[in-house]
Amino acid sequence: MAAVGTLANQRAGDRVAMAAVGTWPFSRAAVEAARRLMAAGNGATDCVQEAMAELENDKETGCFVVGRGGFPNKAGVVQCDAAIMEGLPGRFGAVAALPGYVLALGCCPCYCTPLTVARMVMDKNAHNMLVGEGAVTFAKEQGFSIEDNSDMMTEASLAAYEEFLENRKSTSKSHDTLGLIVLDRLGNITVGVSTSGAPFKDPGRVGDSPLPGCGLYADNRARAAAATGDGDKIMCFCPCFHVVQLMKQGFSPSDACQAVIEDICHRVGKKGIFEIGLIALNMKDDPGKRCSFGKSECTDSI
Ligand code: SD4
Repeated sequence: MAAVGTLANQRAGDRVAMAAVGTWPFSRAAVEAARRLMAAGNGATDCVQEAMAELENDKETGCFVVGRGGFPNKAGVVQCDAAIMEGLPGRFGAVAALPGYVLALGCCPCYCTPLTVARMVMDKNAHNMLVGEGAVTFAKEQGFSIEDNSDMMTEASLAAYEEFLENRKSTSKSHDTLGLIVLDRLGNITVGVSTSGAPFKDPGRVGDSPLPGCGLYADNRARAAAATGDGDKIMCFCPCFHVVQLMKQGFSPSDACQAVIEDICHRVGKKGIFEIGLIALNMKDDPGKRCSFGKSECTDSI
């Protein structure tokens, strides 16, 4: 496993530099899409939503535990978690255990990915996080329907599920997540995460991704961080909140990610270390990334 961030960064006179950073090499398409959208004048939140939707909808990236084509739960249902957070105080929205994509009624085909529904929750709901049937009901109230969950499966994810049913254990070691941090030219920062979660999880299991401070965190005074890895463990450490607090104290993004991983390693001991990758972006538009390896030591991902 290697958590690798990719960066599109450009300085323009006195304007704030625009930047985008994502989790894993497969996020490059989202980073590039964000760059195009920013260049066209879109704000950070629109960029995150649109850039991530392409990958959430792409069957080919389902094997990275993201959206369509992601691995189902034990019951054969793909349940997605997603969240979005702006650096402005109190702007957060999330969905968890969302069973399938939302379909716009009347037009064809218009999908609302999990991250898009999370954004709708942030913008239009009095609450910040909706799960399972509650998220479905909210989407319906907004005029959407839910697509058949079988449409979320691909030949590859179906084959993996059948293998799981035969062996009663997961052969997938993957703990990926799509995370994207975008800083727009006005200095607004937004972070989004989306995942189908742990392969063959228990129905209703929610990972770190939609939990603020755990899977993502943003603060316009210090920028943002996102996490990828073993969410059942990650959520015990609030690593993204920790990274952002360290950046506020002056740590560089890489040093902040490193310090948080070292702190976790210290607390759990060599035998307890688990998969966690962190990406971050600071006020100077510098990206940072670090990941642990599941065996005995924390190492830089580069
Ligand atoms: C989670 N961090 O749900 C996410 C995605 C993942 O195995 O990797 N799951 O734990």
